Amino acid sequence: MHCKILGIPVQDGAGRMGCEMGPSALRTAGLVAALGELGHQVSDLGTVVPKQQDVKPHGNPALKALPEIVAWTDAISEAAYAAGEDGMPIFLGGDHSMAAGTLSGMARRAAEADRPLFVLWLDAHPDFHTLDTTASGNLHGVPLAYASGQAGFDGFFPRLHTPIDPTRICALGLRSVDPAEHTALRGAGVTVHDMRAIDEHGIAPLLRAFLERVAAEGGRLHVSLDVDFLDPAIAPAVGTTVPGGATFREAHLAMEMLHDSGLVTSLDLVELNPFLDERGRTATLLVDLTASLLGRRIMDRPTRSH
Ligand code: 6HN
Ligand code: MN
Ligand code: MN
Ligand code: MN
Repeated sequence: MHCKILGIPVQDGAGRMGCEMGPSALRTAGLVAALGELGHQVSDLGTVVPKQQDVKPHGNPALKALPEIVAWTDAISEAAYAAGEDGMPIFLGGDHSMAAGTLSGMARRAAEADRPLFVLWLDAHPDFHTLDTTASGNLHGVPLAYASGQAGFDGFFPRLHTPIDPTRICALGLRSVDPAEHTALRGAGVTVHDMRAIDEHGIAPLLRAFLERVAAEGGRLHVSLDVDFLDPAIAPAVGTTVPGGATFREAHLAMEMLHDSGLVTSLDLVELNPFLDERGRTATLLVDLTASLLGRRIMDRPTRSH
């Protein structure tokens, strides 16, 4: 596999600063070496730079940093599209607003290859607000709604080349859903497996059913991994912790199953806020999870003491 690393140090979409250090922390935690040890070719494509845009004022007074996030989205989408020509892009965030660009770029790439794009959204939150429904105004709460073509982004965010079919999205690990998001998710037909579903059924059968659908439709699969998918006890370095997240083994098992499926074509690692980390442990965990997704197995995993 040719892994293409792309740094996306956006932090204006989150409620607090720090995510701009995410790509540095992931590089420092040894991402390139970990993938190289698995036999992959790794290219570090560097850092995306936002392209300034003129954006008209929006009627929702809560919105924060709309022109900045529009500028990022346009640049990220172009960079993701370019990186997606071949190999496997790995996008290092940056707050989750960056998925507006990575998803739209990868969807355009998939459409040109005549393949449907599926999305596995691993997050405590669905990030399914529109510009009109967000109450916090933090734009890391909107990317999935934007990329799947929900109304309310026209004239503000870049026009989508190919909206992602919401019925091809599976959100796993949710445990903080705002009322407007709940209504919109149901209306759009997104598959949602919240933490209770994981508790009741286990993560494996839920993920397996989705992967079987992706395979049956000949799809490509983009995985978007938000640090707060993980339980805060093992991943403290995120500004939006919610108790009761995925355990160490649930997360690794998901990655191992994704690897075995052979379906994953791109990956977001988002919301890492190194300012909130404890001696790099969250960054290290993300690197280890990425290694599992790219083929590391328990029997050859290096021993680590945290
Ligand atoms: N994330 N729903 C909340 C909001 O402010 O709109 C939380 C968003 C969290 C964003 O998970 O990337
Ligand atoms: Mn453009
Ligand atoms: Mn998120
Ligand atoms: Mn989240």
